[in-house]
Amino acid sequence: MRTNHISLEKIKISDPFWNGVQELVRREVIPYQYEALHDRIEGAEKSYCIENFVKAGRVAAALKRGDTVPVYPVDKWQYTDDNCDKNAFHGWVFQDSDVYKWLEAVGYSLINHPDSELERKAKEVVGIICAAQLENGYLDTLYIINDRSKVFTNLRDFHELYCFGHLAEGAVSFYHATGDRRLLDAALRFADLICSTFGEGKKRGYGGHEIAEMALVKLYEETGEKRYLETAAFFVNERGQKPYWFDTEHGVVSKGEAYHYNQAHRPVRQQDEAVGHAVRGVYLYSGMADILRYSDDAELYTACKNIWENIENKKLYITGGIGATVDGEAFSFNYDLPNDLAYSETCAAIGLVFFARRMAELSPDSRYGNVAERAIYNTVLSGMSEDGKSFFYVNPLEVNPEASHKDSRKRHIKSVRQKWFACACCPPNLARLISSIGEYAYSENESTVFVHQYVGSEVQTDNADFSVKSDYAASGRVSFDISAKRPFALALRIPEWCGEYSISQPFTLKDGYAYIEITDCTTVTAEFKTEAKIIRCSNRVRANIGKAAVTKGPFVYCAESADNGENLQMLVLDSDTEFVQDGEFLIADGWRETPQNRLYSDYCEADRTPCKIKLHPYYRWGNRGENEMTVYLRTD
Ligand code: FUB
Ligand code: ZN
Repeated sequence: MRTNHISLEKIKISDPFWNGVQELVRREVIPYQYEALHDRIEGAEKSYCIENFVKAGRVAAALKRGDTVPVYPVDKWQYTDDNCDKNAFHGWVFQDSDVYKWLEAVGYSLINHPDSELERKAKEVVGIICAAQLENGYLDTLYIINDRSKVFTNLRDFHELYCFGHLAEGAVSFYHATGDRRLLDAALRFADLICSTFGEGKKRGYGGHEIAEMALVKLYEETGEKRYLETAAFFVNERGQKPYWFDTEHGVVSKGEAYHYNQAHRPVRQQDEAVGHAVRGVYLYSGMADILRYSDDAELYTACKNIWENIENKKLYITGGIGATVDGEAFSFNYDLPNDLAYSETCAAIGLVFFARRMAELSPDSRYGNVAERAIYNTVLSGMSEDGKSFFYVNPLEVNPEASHKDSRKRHIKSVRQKWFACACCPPNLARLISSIGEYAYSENESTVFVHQYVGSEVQTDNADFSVKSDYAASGRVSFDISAKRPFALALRIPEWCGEYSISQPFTLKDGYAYIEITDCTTVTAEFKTEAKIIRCSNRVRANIGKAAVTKGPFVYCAESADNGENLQMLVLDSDTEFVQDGEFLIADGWRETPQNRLYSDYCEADRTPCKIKLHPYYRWGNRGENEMTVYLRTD
């Protein structure tokens, strides 16, 4: 039962929770990032993004004139004033992608909220990008500025196909928002070059950082040109085949399996565990699911399902974060989910949402929407401060600022959000997801409209127009005023956290969705009882033995020292507690242990005194200065 998501042009968000978050992105994050791309933020790491495009534009013009252009090395992941010529490319090899992600977010935002000044600025940026494109369609500033003769010679490390992917995704969004085809045409020209370079009987190979697969399918959907779909499928099918392309291009021969980091250790149909760099992984799995929309490939589907199962049941934080280890920014082994060493990159949670949406569209099952919800309401939102001016790249579940400062193993764990990053992949990724949140809410086919996420909005589908009023985030109440265009079923996801719910019309349950037959214009209301709950984690996860977490509705809660004093490890949650809501906080009963001054002594229970434990939604933590935080609390 495949479905298609509803495009953003057909969704107008009107949701008390999501309007606020989207406005924050529109008013703060997008303008701030625009300044960051131009390196105009004092004290922030330089991005060099626009500077690189301007330099590349000069090279492109010089080449057109037939001038000789200097060559600089392409031999590092990061180029700085200290390690390269001032006229050479600067920043990380994938720096271009930040501009494309920004444009993608701008496109989504403009669809929801026209803004002529923002559109003008974005069009100016598009002009700068297009001027950098070479006559053969090639567009990656690292190689254009530094060495044109080396293009596509290090697919493993140097991100050309990754930057192309973001270009294509940004271009489609920008075109839909503005009708301005320039960036889309540039993306198509680059895509054509890629399609004529890679494939059967041409160059083999695939990107070290996936996304081109998803992006090419998007271009296929936009244009109907089969070659984009075929090249996407080629990249998916080629990954992990032996001899490894990454061996061939680097002139080495690996013994046994290699390239887990790039999910290229074995052909994708033989993969059943999420491994390697987490963002790369979920981008690949999303691309595999995209291919499945256009082919009945049972083996590929089984691989997607097995990998999903592995993530959902063995590698997922309660906050929807994935990628437990800093070592390679990667998935760790099964059930290894440390709280205070977690990596849980914001981008990885975003990629998981991409994968979830695609799996739900292939075969609706509430497990996908449940996981997407976990990721969206917790890790994704935690990636941004309440004022939209600072960001987390890493989203730990336990933070002790002293350890972050003094323990080099925890250097990646920041106790306050950062203004910007030299490697700034997360903030613009977050901006594009939040600005397009409507795309994750609905999908349909000829007989059914699915509601995967509850987002108040006016929505036009082929089956009906909807006016959705949602107070889901606060009270779990949602209503749908439906102007039916034909009889159909409305399928509502029953959230995993909800033990008790009521729906105003008769329904049948299947795979976690309540199906309601709609024959005429009507109103459906649903109420998902939203109560604070204590959640245990499987005892296979060593880090959480004897501990529990608190959730309410889609939100995971945490304790901060700003509310509970220092040494959060001394708090013990009473598992019989009643919870009291106090504004944004939940108050629970518990105890605080008395510190024991002797390091070792004969065993006895620690002294403790009753206390109230104040809990805050996880996504809001760290907005009041440096502060201890923990999601899991010890229980009695
Ligand atoms: O490699 C490009 C991006 O930089 C990745 O997606 C992030 O994890 C960061 O490593
Ligand atoms: Zn990131």
